[in-house]
Amino acid sequence: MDKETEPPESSELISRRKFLIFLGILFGIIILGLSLIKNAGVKVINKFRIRSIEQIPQFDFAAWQLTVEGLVDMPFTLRYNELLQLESEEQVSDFHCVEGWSVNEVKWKGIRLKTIFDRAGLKSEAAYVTFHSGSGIYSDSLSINEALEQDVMLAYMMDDEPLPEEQGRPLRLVMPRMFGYKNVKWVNRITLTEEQEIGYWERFGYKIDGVSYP
Ligand SMILES: Nc1nc2c(c(=O)[nH]1)N[C@H]1C(S)=C(S)[C@@H](COP(=O)(O)O)O[C@H]1N2
Ligand SMILES: [Mo]
Repeated sequence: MDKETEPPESSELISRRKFLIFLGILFGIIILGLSLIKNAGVKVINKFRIRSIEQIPQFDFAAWQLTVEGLVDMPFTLRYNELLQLESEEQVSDFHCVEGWSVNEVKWKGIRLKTIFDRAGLKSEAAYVTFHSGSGIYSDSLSINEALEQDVMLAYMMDDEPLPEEQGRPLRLVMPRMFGYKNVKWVNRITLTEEQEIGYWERFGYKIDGVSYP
């Protein structure tokens, strides 16, 4: 046998295999590390990544109130136990954040906007509705027609449990057709307006229609 066709030394083979295994492990560690960095500090509840620009507003069962005001004939406030007595509905809908993550088939229970609007009596000039977080910092708005679309509700239950505090306890807007930022958490004030009010994230470039990309 001449030198060219001689099989490689077996020790050389092993070291090449070891090297490949080493490379595989190294890449594995790098990818794991990158995904840990990307998800660091992201809290996940009910498969939702918790997204809040503000501190969780305190929920005091006895003191909490929902206020409905603006261009309505009969502004009103409701306590939490009165809210639970309003006609309620359940739905299962998907949730999409503009960042690209989704949660499929979330079960919600809550109140349709029609129930709120009927009780308040909308003035003829009322064309938009703004949902305010109890923090006073976050809000977003819909047209009346959007608010009356099917699958839109003010939810107080999620997957058969009261809303977790990180996810809006006691009340959040659910608007499945639009991105997450329209789904205001900790809603405690609803105002009816003639012009559409710009929501929190819309001041930073997200679209007021809740469906198109910046
Ligand atoms: N009050 C309030 N509501 C909010 C937000 C917020 O920062 N504050 N973030 C919005 C965004 S961008 C998303 S994606 C969803 C996230 O809901 P989650 O925290 O239950 O996952 O809440 C929306 N509602
Ligand atoms: Mo979001």
